Amino acid sequence: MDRRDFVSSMTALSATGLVGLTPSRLDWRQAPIVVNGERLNRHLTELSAFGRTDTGTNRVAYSEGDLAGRRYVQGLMTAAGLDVRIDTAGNILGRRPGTDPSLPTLLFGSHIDSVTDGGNYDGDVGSIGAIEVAHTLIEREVPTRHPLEVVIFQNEEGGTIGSKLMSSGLTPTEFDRIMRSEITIRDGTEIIGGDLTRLDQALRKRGDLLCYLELHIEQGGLLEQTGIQIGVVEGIVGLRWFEVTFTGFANHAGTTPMDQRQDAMLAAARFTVAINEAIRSEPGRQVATVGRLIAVPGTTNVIPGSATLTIDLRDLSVDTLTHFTTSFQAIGQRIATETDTTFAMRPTSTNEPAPTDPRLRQIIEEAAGSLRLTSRRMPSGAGHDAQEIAHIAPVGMIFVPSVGGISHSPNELTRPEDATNGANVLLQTVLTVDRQGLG
Ligand code: HGY
Ligand code: MN
Ligand code: MN
Repeated sequence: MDRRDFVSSMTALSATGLVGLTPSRLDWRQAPIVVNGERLNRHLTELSAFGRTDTGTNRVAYSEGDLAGRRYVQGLMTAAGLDVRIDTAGNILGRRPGTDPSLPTLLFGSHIDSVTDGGNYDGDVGSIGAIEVAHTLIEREVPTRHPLEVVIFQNEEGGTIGSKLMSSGLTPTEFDRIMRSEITIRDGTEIIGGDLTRLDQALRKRGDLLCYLELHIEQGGLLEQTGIQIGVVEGIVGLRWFEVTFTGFANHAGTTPMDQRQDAMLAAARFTVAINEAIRSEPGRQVATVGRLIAVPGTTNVIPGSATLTIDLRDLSVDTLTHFTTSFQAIGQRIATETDTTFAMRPTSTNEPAPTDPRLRQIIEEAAGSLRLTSRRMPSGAGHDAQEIAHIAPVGMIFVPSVGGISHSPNELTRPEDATNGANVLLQTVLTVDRQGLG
């Protein structure tokens, strides 16, 4: 880096709101290359237009908003100078060759699909941040030894589908699962340009990737509460999703005596309370949520004949997940007997807990330090594509603060300077891993 580059780096850096990094306080020969924070945050704002509704961002996988958002990021990737394609799994990939074609690919990215009524930072910061890192390296003509690939995984919120497909974690029996857009994974993947009949072409195996790096918002409040700028993720929780159905008997709400009912809704309500009590009654960080409950026929004057609910169960330990799965089944059976209903509990999605790579944790920590950013190690309570790629490659994750710890909500917010800080840590991590390898 010459002095002119240094000054322009510092100008870009000060535009990001990073404090303490001024030319007078740093030797210009040691100044790190930095991303363009203004461009990064402008692109984040532009992406937020796709799928925007009165109730939040609705860019659920395979919806019109998702398709439009995907077109937008493909345009950004092409403009950045990446060679863009969609793999047969429906993931968007942007490649830049390395100077040594024999070396494995360094993959980094995130997702741009949202939950129903979500916000504009979950997945988006890591996706736009990854594109910005590649853009910076290309425009500054900084070569890397390894090929770089930016990935925007498809359908993260429906169960980390794109990353599961890439790492052979999804069986064909699951391809017909219906997503929130009312479209199956199979049809949705085709709509976005993939083709599951040729999935073998999208599969990566161990050794293909040097590593996978993901920048993401924390989605909790720890960084903000402790005033720390960067989270170094130690591991990602495992997750079990279930669909539970209680079946009773639909009957007249006025003529059926209270002691002669087979009320499926009552059973589902009691079950919801009982599993909440069970999960809270034991020490640990395990969490369980009933996020959806549908009664049929769903009419004011009919006792519900069936009620279906979802469970989201998470913890870092497989043993804990197994323990509570068994416990929830026993609770369901007991409540079914007590309410004269039947109970069925069916798994719909599984993510194993995934530790991040210790070498990558250290490199991320050092990258933050080199930028004069404070950091701490922490677990991730949210699921991420990184936990699927961990089956085939070392993974590392960088967290940036979420204001108020709010996420999966239209009120989600990550401040522009934090998004820029995260992208700069990602950039330094990419450069260090490229230079040192992980051997
Ligand atoms: O649900 C999750 O943890 C993630 O945000 N998909
Ligand atoms: Mn999410
Ligand atoms: Mn996410």
